[in-house]
Amino acid sequence: MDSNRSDRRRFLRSAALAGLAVGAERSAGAQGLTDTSAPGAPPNTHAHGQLAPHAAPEGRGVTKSITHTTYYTPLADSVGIITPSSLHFMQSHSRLPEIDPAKYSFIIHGLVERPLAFNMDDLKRLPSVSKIRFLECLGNTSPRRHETEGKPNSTPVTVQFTHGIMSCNEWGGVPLSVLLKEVGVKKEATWLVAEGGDGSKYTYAIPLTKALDDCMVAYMQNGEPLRQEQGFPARLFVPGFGANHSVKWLRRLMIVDEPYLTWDQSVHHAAARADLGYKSRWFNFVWPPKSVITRPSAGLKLNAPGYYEITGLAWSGWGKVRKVDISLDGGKSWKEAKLQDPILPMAHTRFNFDWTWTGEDTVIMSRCTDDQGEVQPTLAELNRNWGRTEKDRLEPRSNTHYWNAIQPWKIAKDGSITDVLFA
Ligand SMILES: Nc1nc2c(c(=O)[nH]1)N[C@H]1C(S)=C(S)[C@@H](COP(=O)(O)O)O[C@H]1N2
Ligand SMILES: [Mo]
Repeated sequence: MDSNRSDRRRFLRSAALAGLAVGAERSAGAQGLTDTSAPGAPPNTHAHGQLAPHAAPEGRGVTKSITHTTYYTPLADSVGIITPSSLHFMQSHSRLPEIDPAKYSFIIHGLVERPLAFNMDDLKRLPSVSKIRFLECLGNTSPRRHETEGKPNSTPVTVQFTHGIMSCNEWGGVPLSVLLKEVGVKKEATWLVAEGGDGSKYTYAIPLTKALDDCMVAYMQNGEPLRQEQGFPARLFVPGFGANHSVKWLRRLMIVDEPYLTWDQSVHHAAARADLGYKSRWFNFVWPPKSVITRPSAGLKLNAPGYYEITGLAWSGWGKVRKVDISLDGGKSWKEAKLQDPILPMAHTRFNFDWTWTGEDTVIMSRCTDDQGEVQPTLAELNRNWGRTEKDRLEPRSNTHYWNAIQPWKIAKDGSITDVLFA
């Protein structure tokens, strides 16, 4: 590190001696200007690593409310299964902390033999893994995401708003089991409480069995350091569970011998049951099977009858996607879609389906079945399972979390597409 810095200083000094402005060196270095190859060709001014000059802007949707900051992933433009890091959704309950990785560490304490602090050097020294996994907020697709109300300039309902608090990345870091071995977990320990380093000290608890199974302390995202929005320099990553469990800007892990009901988990993210007088289910862990057609989807328009590919994403927190069915007639009949490689556990799986639109109005939808045989429910089935009624959709205590209903898109004769989940 230090020797690199002094090399750079030496270089700057000699550049200045050679009559080069330091500013010129800096801008060329920072923007990565490349030389022209052919003599006489115009200089290539493209900044290395940036989008092509005529590529569409990234089109990242933004909404804000008083207590949250939410960024939605633009799913209608997605291809494959990896969300670019710059388009990863963000859900944060306080201001983003700015953490210097050189000064950063987190601790593991509680029911352990040797409480320890780990810094970034320690993390990078230890055995690493990388896994492609989805991350989905338990509030994704909740009824309020299907309403224009409260969105800036009455933004129309699109798949970005209905399903965009969800992304899929390659996450890299140290398996939690390795770290827990270092500290020596005591026999009586059963749960782990994770605390974030943001202003609210966002805190969540998970069973120790899950922590030891497949969780990691992640510091890499799509081959780069974590983005600040995703918890730089390190976060807990809990595959298959609601993203709520993946505590960002990790500050400490406390090993305990009973479930903890943290504020974020029990008050803020509880899924209240209307049929039980709004008593809450205590813990909502695994995302059940789910899917959505990302294209064609609400807000887009079919310009003329003819061929269109129906494409979308399917996933399950329980494992792999076994199959995706498509209905072109509002759920009366179903046909199987093609699943595209790779099909990974707890990851987005891309599906494709050839379709010729005749110009008639119709309702299209997708349905995921996972490798446990669990099938994505319709809204009516979901409501029945959860003791919900249509009225509860407007009830804040039960309308915000944990929805995996089949998403219908209505195609009108003029080719316009609308969200008809609650129609
Ligand atoms: N420290 C901390 N961790 C956090 C949160 C937070 O506000 N603070 N939000 C949680 C919630 S509700 C979600 S949905 C995910 C969002 O992860 P992302 O912003 O990286 O997409 O982070 C979780 N981890
Ligand atoms: Mo969330």
